[in-house]
Amino acid sequence: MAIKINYEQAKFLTSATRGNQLVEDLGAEVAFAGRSNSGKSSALNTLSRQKALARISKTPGRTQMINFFQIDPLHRLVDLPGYGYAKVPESTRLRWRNLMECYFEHRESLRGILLIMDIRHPLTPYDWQMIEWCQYYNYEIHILLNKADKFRRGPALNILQRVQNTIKGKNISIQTFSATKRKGLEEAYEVLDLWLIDR
Ligand SMILES: Nc1nc2c(ncn2[C@@H]2O[C@H](COP(=O)(O)OP(=O)(O)OP(=O)(O)O)[C@@H](O)[C@H]2O)c(=O)[nH]1
Ligand SMILES: [Mg+2]
Repeated sequence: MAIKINYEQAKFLTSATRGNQLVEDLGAEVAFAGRSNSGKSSALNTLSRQKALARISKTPGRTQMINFFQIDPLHRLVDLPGYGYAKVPESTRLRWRNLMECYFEHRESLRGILLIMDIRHPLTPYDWQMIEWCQYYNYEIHILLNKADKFRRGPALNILQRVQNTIKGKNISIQTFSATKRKGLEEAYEVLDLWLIDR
């Protein structure tokens, strides 16, 4: 398959900690969502073939802002703040929710959500909330079961199938992925291209 968009050209554009700091809603973008520590930033780096574009943290719950990366003037990748980290204070949780609501509420350019999950803990209650939220706003979802390198191929495919069965009928696509071992890139690019390129 020929990848049509030059993801490796992605450059940091800006961060938003408040709704009024979002990038102008033009062109097309894909957002990386998921629990803290699931590997959103790592997946973004791997897909853009850059080591340190998005900041990777050993401490979960660090990134509390929306980071925008520009591939070209019409295409963006967006790193969303993670959720589901127990030790985050209530005030942070509220701020997260406000910011996410501002972003999700009317985002014409948002073509789809890459929902990143740690394959060892797929579909937590927080993930279900995120799925419901995205579907309420009619955003497409593609799940990356990340950190697939933690399992051998057989067990990883078993989990994939189990999760696939659980989300059946919800119009969500899914694949295994490893940001660190760079596995599943082609499949992910295909979805990104499909979403980002105007047909
Ligand atoms: N084994 C393995 N580890 C991974 C993989 N992807 C990410 N990690 C590790 O998981 C940890 C969290 O990665 P991040 O990319 O910072 O996760 P995040 O979802 O952006 O986290 P927040 O920004 O805190 O929400 C880091 O220690 C990564 O090195 C993977 O595919 N395999
Ligand atoms: Mg991150």
